[in-house]
Amino acid sequence: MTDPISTRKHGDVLIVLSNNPPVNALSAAVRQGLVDAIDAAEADEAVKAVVIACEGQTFFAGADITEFGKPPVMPWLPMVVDRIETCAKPVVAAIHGTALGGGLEIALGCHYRVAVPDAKLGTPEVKLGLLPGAGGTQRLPRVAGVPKALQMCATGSPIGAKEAFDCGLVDRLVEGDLVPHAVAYAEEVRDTRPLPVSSERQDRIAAADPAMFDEFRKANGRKFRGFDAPEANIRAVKIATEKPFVEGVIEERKLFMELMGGGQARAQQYFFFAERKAAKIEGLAEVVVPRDIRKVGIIGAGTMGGGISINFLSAGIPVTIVEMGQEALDRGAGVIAKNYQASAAKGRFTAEQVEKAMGLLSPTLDFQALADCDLVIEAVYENMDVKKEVFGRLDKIAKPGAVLASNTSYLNVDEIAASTSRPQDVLGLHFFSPANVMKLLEVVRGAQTAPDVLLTAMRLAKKIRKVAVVAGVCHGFIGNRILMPRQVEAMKLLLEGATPSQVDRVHVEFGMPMGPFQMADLAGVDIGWHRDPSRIESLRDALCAIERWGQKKGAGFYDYDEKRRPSPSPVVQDIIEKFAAEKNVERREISDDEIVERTLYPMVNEGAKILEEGMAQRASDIDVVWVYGYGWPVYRGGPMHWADSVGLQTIVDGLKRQQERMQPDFSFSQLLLDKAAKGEKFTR
Ligand code: 3H9
Repeated sequence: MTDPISTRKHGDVLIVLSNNPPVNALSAAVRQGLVDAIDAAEADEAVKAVVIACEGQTFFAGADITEFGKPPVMPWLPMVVDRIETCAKPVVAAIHGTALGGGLEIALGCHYRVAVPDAKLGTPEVKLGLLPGAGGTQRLPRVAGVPKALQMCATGSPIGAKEAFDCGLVDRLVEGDLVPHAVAYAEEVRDTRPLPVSSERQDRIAAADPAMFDEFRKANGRKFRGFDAPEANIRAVKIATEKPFVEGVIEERKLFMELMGGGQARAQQYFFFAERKAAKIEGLAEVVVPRDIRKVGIIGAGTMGGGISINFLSAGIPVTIVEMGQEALDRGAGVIAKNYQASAAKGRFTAEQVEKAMGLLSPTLDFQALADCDLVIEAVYENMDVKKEVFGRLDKIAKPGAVLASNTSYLNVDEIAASTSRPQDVLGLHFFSPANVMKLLEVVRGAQTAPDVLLTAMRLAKKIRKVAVVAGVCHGFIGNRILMPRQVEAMKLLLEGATPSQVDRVHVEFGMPMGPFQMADLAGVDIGWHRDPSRIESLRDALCAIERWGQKKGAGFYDYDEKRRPSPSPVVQDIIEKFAAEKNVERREISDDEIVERTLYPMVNEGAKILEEGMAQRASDIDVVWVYGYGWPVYRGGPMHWADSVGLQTIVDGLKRQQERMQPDFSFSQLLLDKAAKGEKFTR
């Protein structure tokens, strides 16, 4: 292996260059190389200053996460940062791309930092269940100020170079060629003494208001609910304001080790790689190249069609959106425009960006206008006959090689594809609502979908900043299929004696953003209802018959006040009890444990069935779907990782305990039984 660190001289400046693709992670060889280079710079009288820079797409993007959990290799990152900081000659960090985590800590160890304007700086460790553990929580507040450090460490969101410059984290912004500018800067500061040492600075922490920490906790309570790492980050930054640096780093290390040894960090780090693995298509031949997508057509300007359009417009891809009537078309285009205005008001887009995006939108009533699109996404009413009709028409006008996609959330993509003469070009692109916000995209591979079509979809997903997962054709694909057994059991539990608020509370305490009944009320209890109030075969039919359709009607499983605050509904309770009596369901006290076993364990079982049927490429893909599509708490890794951490035999035992009550809706996955019996796991 070639040495990832090289050095060269420019006058009396030593340029230390890292080349460790893809992201210049601080692996052992990089750490050693940095220490050696600093030692060499100090020993060489001809060297008066040092520049640390990176080749490739980015400055150091952090510690090498693949080394976590393995025996530590010297020198540790904190030692490297200390070594840089104690260098007797000025060291300048030259930042491009992303200086993240340990990468930012390296930059903080340097005496000066210069950056290009589009660089980003951040401490994303919290997203891995950690905190910046190489002195970052102690140096960052000393350099960038306490409020900024608190925000960066506890949320993990990076800041842009300009913001970093404004708060003092970056000393100079440079346009153009970074390294020559950094060298020039190093020459300017070569004789400056004493050197600015981050760990010794007091000016930015001296006047920190202790009340700020509680205010910050309060302001972010919802966002941090259930997570361990944000609180540890807050505590570590607070320590920086209370204790000398040397004591602060000891406390930081303690907190870091506590987090690292916990299940949340394991789950979040597992998920980091799960997300990246999801983009990979198993068995795809290397020769396959994606198709070019320069123009997208969307059929249907409703909520989904509009949301989907925004993704492409924001990525600079022109969109032709087609509707049947002028009114619907105007409404759809209006909603898109309003959405952009709202985003601009929140500062997410500039007025020019909004104008540019809207300029790429062509609303039309002319179906023929889709003829020159490279990808057409159908987002019409969820009905097989309607979809087949649309695809039949599309087949006649779409250009050869165009990718034809359906946004169906349940229907058989193969059947839809069969209504065209080119099933190889057809696949499902299941966006989640609101489609411009939700990160998940299920890419549904039909029996005949061509490999290059699948690859096109996966590549495009990245371009529009979605996390895509490949799913096979089955009812509900991955996400909704797993949702179904949960909803079925949740409903049955109501008849048996649980209340909607009890079931929802158990789910929220588990870490879900909301429980099954809160979700039903939000989405609309009437979704998929047969619309015949006289036909009452289920509890849901009973609610729908009296227009308890959820939040939009002010009544669903809960009653809602004018501010949409829910309260338990005596009407619903009455309906539940009557329904239970009619169906001869014996009512009893339901424990929280039973709710977990009846609603969450069957999800794992369904996930296992999806795997054994080959409907998901890997168990971690199922986790990605549930974290990004349904808010499964990432600190539990997703249903399959969670099942592994609970123990598959425990899941099987729980399901066996409940099996009789769940009949006839339940059957075991053989894969789950086999893995449990062998003591295996779904994920690593
Ligand atoms: C830390 O620093 C702890 C310290 O405070 C204390 C220690 C004592 N390590 O995301 P991409 C791989 S914790 C190893 O698709 P992009 C990634 O798996 C670290 N591998 O690219 C993928 O591999 P593959 C704090 C890493 O351009 C490939 O690189 N830092 C690491 O969309 C490309 O990744 C972070 O949390 C890593 N650190 O985005 C930053 N990072 O091709 C994490 C990436 O085999 N990284 N890989 O699938 C990121 O946020 C993004 O990767 C980045 C690039 C924005 C840099």
